[in-house]
Amino acid sequence: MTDYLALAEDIAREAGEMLLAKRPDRPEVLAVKSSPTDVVTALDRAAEELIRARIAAARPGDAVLGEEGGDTPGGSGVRWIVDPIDGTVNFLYGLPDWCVSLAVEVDGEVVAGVVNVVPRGEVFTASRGSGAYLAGRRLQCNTGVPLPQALVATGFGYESNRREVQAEVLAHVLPRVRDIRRYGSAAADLCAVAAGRVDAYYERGVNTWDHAAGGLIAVEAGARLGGLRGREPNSDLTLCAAPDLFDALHDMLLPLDPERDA
Ligand code: 2AM
Ligand code: CA
Ligand code: CA
Ligand code: CA
Repeated sequence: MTDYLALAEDIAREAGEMLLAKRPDRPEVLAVKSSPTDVVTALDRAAEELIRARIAAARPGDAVLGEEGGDTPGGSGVRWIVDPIDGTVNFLYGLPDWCVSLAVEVDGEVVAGVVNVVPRGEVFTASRGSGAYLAGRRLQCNTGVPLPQALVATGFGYESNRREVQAEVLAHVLPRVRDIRRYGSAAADLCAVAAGRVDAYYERGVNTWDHAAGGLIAVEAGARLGGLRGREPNSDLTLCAAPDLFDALHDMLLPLDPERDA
């Protein structure tokens, strides 16, 4: 059987090296996407092209889903889920929380995930059933944290029609938790849950490429990942925390079920 994790790690490291080497002092915005704040640079596209070329060379029959290049079908039952830069706004400003996120799905189940937080030199990895690791150390999320003591990471996806609802949800959450952290990369947030650097994470409207790799890393570190009312993580709100805290976070967020403005 192919060692999917080893291949994914090689590719995520190579893409990270390319991005570090080629990142200009002030990267230029190439285009805006869903809103003026939702941007893409030439290097988002170049990194995805590099990743796709490496996948095609090693495993020509595999499908690929990438944020910048969309869906490429394949016949092997294996699909790679690619976010070439998660945290593009941080990349643009020279802030250290951006990463290359790569996940491998076999028959619809994510089996391997790599999140390379390039500026920090941290490569998080997981394969299903074998734990999550950072620099050879097995990761374990925090457990037994009551909601009022929980440090909660969140993000605000850039679609402009979401902003007011995001603010409403935040106003509800902030008085009920220890504090909020907003790093700007969903994949890195999920790795922060895995490493116990935050206790929980929630965000509206993340996409498959944002959570596929980081989600497996968090789950392999003992966290639960899901949406509201047992839904899938990317259908509306994505929540991640140790199982007891997950339930408390879920119940706090349920009255704000975003279905109503979907
Ligand atoms: P990106 O940097 O790959 O675009 C910021 O809150 C997080 O949301 C980042 O992980 C960012 O990924 C992601 N994001 C950006 N635009 C988004 C959008 N329109 N909808 C949902 N998530 C988005
Ligand atoms: Ca983007
Ligand atoms: Ca992303
Ligand atoms: Ca991206």
